[in-house]
Amino acid sequence: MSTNSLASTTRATMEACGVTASLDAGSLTVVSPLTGEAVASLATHSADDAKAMIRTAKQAFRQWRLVPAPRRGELVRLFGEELRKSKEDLGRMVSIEAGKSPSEGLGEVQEMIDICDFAVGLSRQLYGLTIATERPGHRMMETWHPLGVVGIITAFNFPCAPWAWNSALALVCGDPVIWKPSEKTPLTALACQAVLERALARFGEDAPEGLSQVLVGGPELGEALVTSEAVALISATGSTRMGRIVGPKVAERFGRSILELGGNNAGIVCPSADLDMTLRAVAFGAMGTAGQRCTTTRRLFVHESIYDQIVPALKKAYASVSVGNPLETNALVGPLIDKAAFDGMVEALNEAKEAGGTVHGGERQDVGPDTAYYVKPAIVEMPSQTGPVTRETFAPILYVMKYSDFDEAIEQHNDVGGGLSSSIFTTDLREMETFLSARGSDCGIANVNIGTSGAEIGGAFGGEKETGGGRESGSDAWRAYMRRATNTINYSRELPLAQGVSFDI
Ligand code: UN1
Repeated sequence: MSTNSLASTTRATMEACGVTASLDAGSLTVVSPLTGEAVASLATHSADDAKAMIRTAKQAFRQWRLVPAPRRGELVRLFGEELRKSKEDLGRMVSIEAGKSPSEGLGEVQEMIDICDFAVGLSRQLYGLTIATERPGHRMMETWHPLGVVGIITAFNFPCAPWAWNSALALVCGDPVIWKPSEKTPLTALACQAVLERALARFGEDAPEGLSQVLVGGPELGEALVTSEAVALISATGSTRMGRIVGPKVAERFGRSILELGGNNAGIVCPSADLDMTLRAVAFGAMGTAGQRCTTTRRLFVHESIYDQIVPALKKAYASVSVGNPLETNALVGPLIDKAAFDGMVEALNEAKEAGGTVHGGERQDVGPDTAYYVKPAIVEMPSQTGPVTRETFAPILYVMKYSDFDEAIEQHNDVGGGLSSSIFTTDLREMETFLSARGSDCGIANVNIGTSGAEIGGAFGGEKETGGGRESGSDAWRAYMRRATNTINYSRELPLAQGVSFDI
């Protein structure tokens, strides 16, 4: 596919999604990592535009919070229907902008559909408790109310699913959303917004103007959301570096935040592991999405008794994996997002060598134009957990280390900043339960006999420590998008005070 045809595929796909904005009008050049060439240029918003959007959203909140939650769920149900209709087109946009394989692009859209289904059910389950009171003739309960405007900041590697996790929940919870996507992937955002607008048109008048808005442009737009007192909740996905800026700014104004930041995810491969299954799980976890998932497997602790079985098998799988443009070939591993990502990978591999590591793979692949960055995924055998192993490098590098003592492996596993996802590969009940126990993995996601990536909707998604502590999408994550009121009602003719206090006037 030549550049021109990639640009024209982009145009046709955007049009099919219903995007009417000009793709030639502006100063933001959108580059596809598949070829490294421009596919569109978009007009950008200013910080003043962001402020105006926040004002509109605030107005929308006044109306939307009064629409009954199951009716709000109807909007999300229609959105899920529209997503199903546009699944192929949105999946293609994810591939064009983020470089994912068609299967992974479609998988990301499926995550959006799944969260819509989840949120529709939730719209009839925004439950509060009834609590026993110590006072006779009283009743105590809690009520959940809409919170306010939600600002959503997302990263290039998942250009749409994290927005959907947040907006599907926010919308059923009664909150308008403003989305600031990565500057690297604004087209997918505009396409998603157009699909949501089709659902809004079908939904009718209950939906106020400005219920969902998109900001296209640079960090000043994120800054406008983060510092605005009118934005009740900021949900930000991105690097730990970004989270260190966003978190304190939101906290300073007593706003709420959900932070989903970097991970340094690991697997522990125990002596009793099913080796074939482990190999497949690690291959997808470490090489899938070219190592550019926040949940990517970056470290592997392998028991010394099976090290000489699993590591050669892994090296073989790595050597044979197909790298290339996944829209043109059947390649499983697509490109890195840009040159900076490639430079970061080279730097990490050099540091690993200096720290005594043996690198297999990692070379740039000549499978696209010079402006695209395709690499052979790398396995690095490390003598210990030092140097670049302790940080997240957003590239397909798997650091492999040998262990002899299980407890020591858990210590090492937890001895990094990130706390997102983790896996154990074992058929030993004691090892498995220990890994899942209070002295086991300290991550928000701890898996057994599956890889670290590819979480499904339904479970809460997020992690601890430098991952930021936020939880999104499943379980009771909805509570972050609502405010809780505790109500005590006196239906008696007396006024007993709590704690037996008397105050007779
Ligand atoms: C991310 O990389 O920011 O668990 C999200 C997974 C996907 C989500 C990843 N469901 O790998």
